[in-house]
Amino acid sequence: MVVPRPVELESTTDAPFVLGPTARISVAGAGAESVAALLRDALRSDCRRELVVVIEPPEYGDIAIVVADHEGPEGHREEGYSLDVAAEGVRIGAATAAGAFHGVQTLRQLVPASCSDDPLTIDAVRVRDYPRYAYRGAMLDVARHFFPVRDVERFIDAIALLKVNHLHLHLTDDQGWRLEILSRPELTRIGGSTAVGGGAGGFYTQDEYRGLVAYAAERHIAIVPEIDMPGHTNAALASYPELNPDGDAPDLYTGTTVGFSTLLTGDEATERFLADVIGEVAALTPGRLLHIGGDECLSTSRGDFVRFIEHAAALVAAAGKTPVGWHEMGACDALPAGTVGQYWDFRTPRGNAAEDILSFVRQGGAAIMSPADVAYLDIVYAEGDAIGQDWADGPTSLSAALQWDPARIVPGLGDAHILGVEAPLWTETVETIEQAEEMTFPRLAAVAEIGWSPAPADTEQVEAARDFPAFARRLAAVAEHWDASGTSYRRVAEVPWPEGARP
Ligand code: IFG
Repeated sequence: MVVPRPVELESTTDAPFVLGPTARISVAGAGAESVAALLRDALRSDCRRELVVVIEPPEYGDIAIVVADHEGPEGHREEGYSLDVAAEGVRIGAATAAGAFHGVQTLRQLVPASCSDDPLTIDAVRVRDYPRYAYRGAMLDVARHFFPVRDVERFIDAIALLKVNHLHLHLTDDQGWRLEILSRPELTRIGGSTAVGGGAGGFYTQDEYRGLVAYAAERHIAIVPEIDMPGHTNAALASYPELNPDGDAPDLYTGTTVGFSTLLTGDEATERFLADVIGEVAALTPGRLLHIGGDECLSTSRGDFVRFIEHAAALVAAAGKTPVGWHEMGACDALPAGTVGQYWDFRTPRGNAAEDILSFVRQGGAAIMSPADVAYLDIVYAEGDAIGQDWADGPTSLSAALQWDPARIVPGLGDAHILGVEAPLWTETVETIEQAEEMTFPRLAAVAEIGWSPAPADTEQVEAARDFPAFARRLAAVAEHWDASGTSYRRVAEVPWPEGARP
């Protein structure tokens, strides 16, 4: 009963594991201790068990976490793991700490919800598991509405349980600039001062942002910062008059239309601005990927757009990062090698979307798939919902969020060119972390399963391959963790949620 479904999980005839009062978490290998500390914290919050972590061989009844070259499934070093549960103990083996961390998430989900009972028992099982895609992402738009550090940490805790390993933060937009840039203090002093609806905005100081990056990294999640440009830039234009064509800064914007703003192409002040911003964001990003947006530049001529993006992407590459952009950036044919495109059109591509995303592949890059009609978490679950938007070809039910496949969207775009999947949460209508969680869970669990679990066979219909009723039953078990951790989620009708669940 695990989400995402593991590659191999089989019950064995061994006697169950009983978590006794003297059980310890035994660790060996690089990074195992920090993974064990997170397991210890999880067992404390999930079921009020206090275990000590010891750096010594396991004894009968211990939980062992071993990180070593030969551990984990053959050929899946990066994130694969093995998990064996039997009377003599629990053993997680992996070639990396990330793999061991994913093994811990599976173990957490195997601990029965009634784990507060004594004694806590886990049925004997053998798991061999690894992800289909290297990139399983969630995106939080902190620009339309701002979410303080504690909310983002809470969001990180929740996505980690689903083996999501990237958090894309949409840090800037027309309504807000949310990351302190030391050389450009007005971006947050002015640009960070409000939000959609005119409420108080907010921003992350560089120290707070470094703290978030570290918090995520401890949970083997890489943060992907997005500085959206040249469109979606009213907050920056309102903060620095010299960025505007006539030197007049526009008012701060608190509405929700898109496409009206643009930075200038080939403009001296804008070039200096880009160098300052990209330099500081790259320095704050230990990860490989730096997102520069490029979506909905309806006020930028095509020629200016192409020149702007190729210049900005070159600055990102010069700073040692790999640029990422929404699929419209595929209009450029001189992108730095390896630039990644994020597809956000529908399961059936419209307009130029297919050729735009293939353009990244032609330039040596890859695709992250976020089809808006099934993977956008800000789309309503059902007609008439108070929160959410409904521009993406109708509501997105949980089964719609599950029953698609990234390699069956763009002809010619197969797994070899797909980095993975991401579910964006745009926050025009989402103001609190509880609302954000309710839009995100359970649908992110569906996208996480698509990103991790084995692909449907070519001959299989996606709907049948994804077996929604079985997924729904596994999801009901995960919900017991959401109840234990106080994570909000939408109790969609199609899932047999646990009785004790909070209303
Ligand atoms: N499109 C815009 C977002 C947001 C979204 C809401 C992208 C790449 C619609 N751009 O999605 O800023 O407004 O669903």
